[in-house]
Amino acid sequence: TAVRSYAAVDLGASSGRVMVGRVGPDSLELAEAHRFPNRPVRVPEGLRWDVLSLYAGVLAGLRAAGRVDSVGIDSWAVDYGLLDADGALLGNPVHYRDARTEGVAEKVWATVPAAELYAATGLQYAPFNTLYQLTAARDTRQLAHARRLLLIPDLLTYWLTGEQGTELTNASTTQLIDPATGDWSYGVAARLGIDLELFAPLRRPGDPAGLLRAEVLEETGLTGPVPVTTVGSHDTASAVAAVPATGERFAYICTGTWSLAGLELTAPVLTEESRAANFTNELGLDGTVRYLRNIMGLWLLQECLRAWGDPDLGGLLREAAAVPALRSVVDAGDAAFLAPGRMPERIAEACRASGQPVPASSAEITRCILDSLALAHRRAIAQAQRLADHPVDVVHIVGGGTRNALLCQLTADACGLPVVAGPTEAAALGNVLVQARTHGLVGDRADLRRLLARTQPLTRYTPQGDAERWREAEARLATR
Ligand code: ADP
Ligand code: LRH
Repeated sequence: TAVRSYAAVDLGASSGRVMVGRVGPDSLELAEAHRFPNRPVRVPEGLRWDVLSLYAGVLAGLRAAGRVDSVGIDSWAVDYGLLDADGALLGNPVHYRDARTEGVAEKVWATVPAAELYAATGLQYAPFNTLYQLTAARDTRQLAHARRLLLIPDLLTYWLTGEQGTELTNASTTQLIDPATGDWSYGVAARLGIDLELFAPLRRPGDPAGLLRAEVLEETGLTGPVPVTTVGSHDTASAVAAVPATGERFAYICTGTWSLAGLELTAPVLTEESRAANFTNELGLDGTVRYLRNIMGLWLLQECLRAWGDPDLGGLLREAAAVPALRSVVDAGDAAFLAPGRMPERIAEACRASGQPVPASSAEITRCILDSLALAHRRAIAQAQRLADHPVDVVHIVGGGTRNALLCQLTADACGLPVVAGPTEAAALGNVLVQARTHGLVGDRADLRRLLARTQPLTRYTPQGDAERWREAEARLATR
């Protein structure tokens, strides 16, 4: 039987890539066609995404990819572009780390109390959920002129095909979707004065999303027709689809700019306890729920590296491995670390404020970050199991953080569970496999995971060290 080729466009907060997946009945290979940086730009009005440069990267990537049977697009969540009545983009999309959402949640909760909002949408509180962004933008002329809102992957799909839609897994991060029905939360939108007509009709992974436009074929040197297939367009939905689990009793951590730590469930958990613990119910493939918590992730390290003039990461991680463990930890779930800038100082200040030794060298700060991430992974996975009544025997780590062996080992130690690390390009693989499934090459979700487990290089970490030290460190943060 034939092997098919699929292009996966995967845009993360730190880099974009176009990957080519070759899928056969019992084979799966992924190769990088093109990778390009994703650098937000600060202009007088705030922090913006350079979406035209990303689109140029996508076109260059498709050219490098060559002949493919279909294309799928995923990216980070929550952000969007606005189009005017002619379909033209109104300004650069606002970055979710922009300061415009500060203090907005309180205004929203005055209309729809936080508990009601959680019951209706299942989403954890994060200042950047699209609902808060739209509330922050309420009185802007740009929004007044907008006739359409397209989430980032939907915007790129529109530019590639001319067709508009709103992909469901990513739509679930707007906080305007009801996880129980998979449809818009009409009541919440109406009460907050958000016009759902701005959104294009919902589409689901597997739905067709049009054909590459003639100009796109010309620019990329491809021969048409080339279909674009809807995938789990939220990068985390695609990454979770590519967790190579062989049973049901697993937790996952998608590591990159963020750490998304949690479980795959068949129904949302909407209890008050779950809300208080700030767990989210995002939608995954086939009606599944991604029950997880956002943890600041390797963003903390990325920002420190930027402050230190981008030293060699490998060398720094070797030095950090030699620093004594758990001397100081910070709360890696704290939204205080969301904004860019001064990260080494902010981490040192958090240690000082909690009466712990203040890390000084770059190796000490790096160690503090990795210990803190492992501790946050431990907390999230323990709490998710309890709140969802879903015990696990193994933790799967996928994404860029799988290349950080120290982080993987510390996570195994902190969780007291075996860790299976890989694949690194999970979002791209999930993207490719949903396309392949749509074209009949692989079966259900479990088949897809078995194929990954058989074909992808995975690294196993066994928990080591003294579990009591992690309990002590956790207590140190809890008593603050
Ligand atoms: P995103 O999709 O959010 O942009 P990625 O999944 O690409 O993020 O992961 C990026 C992260 O992976 C970086 O912040 C870095 O910490 C980690 N990483 C990348 N390469 C290496 C490496 N060679 N060694 C250790 N960590 C790495
Ligand atoms: C990871 C991610 C995450 C969202 C954040 C905005 O790339 O999509 O799932 O919470 O970006």
